Amino acid sequence: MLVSMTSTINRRWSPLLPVALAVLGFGLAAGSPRALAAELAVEISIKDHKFQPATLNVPAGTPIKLTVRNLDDTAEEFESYELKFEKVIAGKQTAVVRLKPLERGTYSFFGEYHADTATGELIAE
Ligand SMILES: [Cu+2]
Repeated sequence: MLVSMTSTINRRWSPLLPVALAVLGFGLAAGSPRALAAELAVEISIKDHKFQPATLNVPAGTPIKLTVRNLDDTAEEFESYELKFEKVIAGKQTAVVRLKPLERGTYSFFGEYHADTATGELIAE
């Protein structure tokens, strides 16, 4: 959780934070030439509380539309501190996370509800 979970109110509203950040990010990016770059669609699944694939290779400097399919029956919270998103995905549901163009580097992500097994990394190069 990037947002405090100490109160019910924060817990209830925290799912909206990534949306707000995404809208803000889009607004900021709209003024830059890189906003014109085509969005690259990337997919990842969650199965048995593991990411498939666990490593995502993407080009740096390109906006990414990351579609996440939760194939498990239980909810997962898809989260990355480095990429600054978190999103709860109910069992058997799909979610989309949009990433602004990334600097070269390796960014880790995890499933907060099963952090012992649900780990992965996104490599931008
Ligand atoms: Cu979290």
